Amino acid sequence: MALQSIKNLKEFSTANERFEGAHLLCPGCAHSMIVRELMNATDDNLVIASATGCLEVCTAVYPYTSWDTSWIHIGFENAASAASGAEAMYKARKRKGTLKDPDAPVKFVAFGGDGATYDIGFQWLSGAVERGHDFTYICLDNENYANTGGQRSSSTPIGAHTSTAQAGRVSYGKKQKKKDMVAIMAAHGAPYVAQLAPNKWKIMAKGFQKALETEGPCFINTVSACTTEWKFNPKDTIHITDLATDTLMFPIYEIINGTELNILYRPKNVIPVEEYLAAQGRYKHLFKPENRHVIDRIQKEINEKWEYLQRREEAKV
Ligand SMILES: Cc1ncc(C[n+]2csc(CCOP(=O)(O)OP(=O)(O)O)c2C)c(N)n1
Ligand code: SF4
Repeated sequence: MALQSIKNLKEFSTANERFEGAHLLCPGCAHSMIVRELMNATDDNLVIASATGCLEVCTAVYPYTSWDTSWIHIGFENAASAASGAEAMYKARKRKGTLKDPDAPVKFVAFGGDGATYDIGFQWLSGAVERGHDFTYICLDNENYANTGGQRSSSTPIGAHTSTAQAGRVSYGKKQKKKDMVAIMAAHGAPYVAQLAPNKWKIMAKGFQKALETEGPCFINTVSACTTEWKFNPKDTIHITDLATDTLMFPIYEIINGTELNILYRPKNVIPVEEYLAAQGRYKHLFKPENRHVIDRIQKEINEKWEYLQRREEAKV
């Protein structure tokens, strides 16, 4: 396994150029940061399956590609099947002795947006993890179906305005809570599951390395700020992501073998969630007096979840 040493940001950010800067993602899109953080964490050969979505559409406009790796574009729903199929074939060919370079380290990775992961690809992902394939699934969680116009997904948080969960006279936006995919994947007994964020780049790189090193199916949910649908200035991606991690809207933690939970980042000063919400147009309507209760509910649920994570960490169950 050729893990990159992680010293400082400058060195890390220029470590590897396997994902080219020339792509069509919106300026300020966090998807590309996350991909680069994965690729810079390792020198191993990567076989990447990308579900349809912003990442795929914006990085592989035929005849161009941003990917200097083996890369499979697969349907919106089955990146996990493609990665696990490639992994199974690789193992079979290794067994039969038909690989050109059987000792070269190869890692299998799937990328999907939250629409692909939490909703449409859910059963394919569940199946691949249950079968125990040796691959890492990375969800680029921008909390909406960005590529097709910002529809709500089961990852969209309560209170967010989306094109299919609109805020207005009779509604405060999405009514249902965000699905807890990290808990669901941990419940599959996956050996390594984590929630990470690109602003905490060292933690993210180490999490990716752990997932790549761990034999068996690993799942990582990464918060991916979407300037277009979250409605913030493209220059503020990292600021918004700092607010996401420091309000604990996106707590950073890992779960090993479905039980051992470790919190990987504890903000020195926890910021009230209002600041995170106020920085994004998709939550603008929550600041009307009649919607104040939604902000209070979001804050209450954050506090409860943080308490729960800390207790689980202590109890190691
Ligand atoms: C089975 C199927 N249904 C719908 C679509 C249309 N479609 C393409 S991308 C996409 C949304 C992708 O959303 P997400 O996975 O969250 O990724 P994002 O674009 O937000 O990164 C949809 C609905 C499709 N390609 N295949
Ligand atoms: S719409 Fe959002 S996720 Fe898609 S490329 Fe733009 S910023 Fe990225």
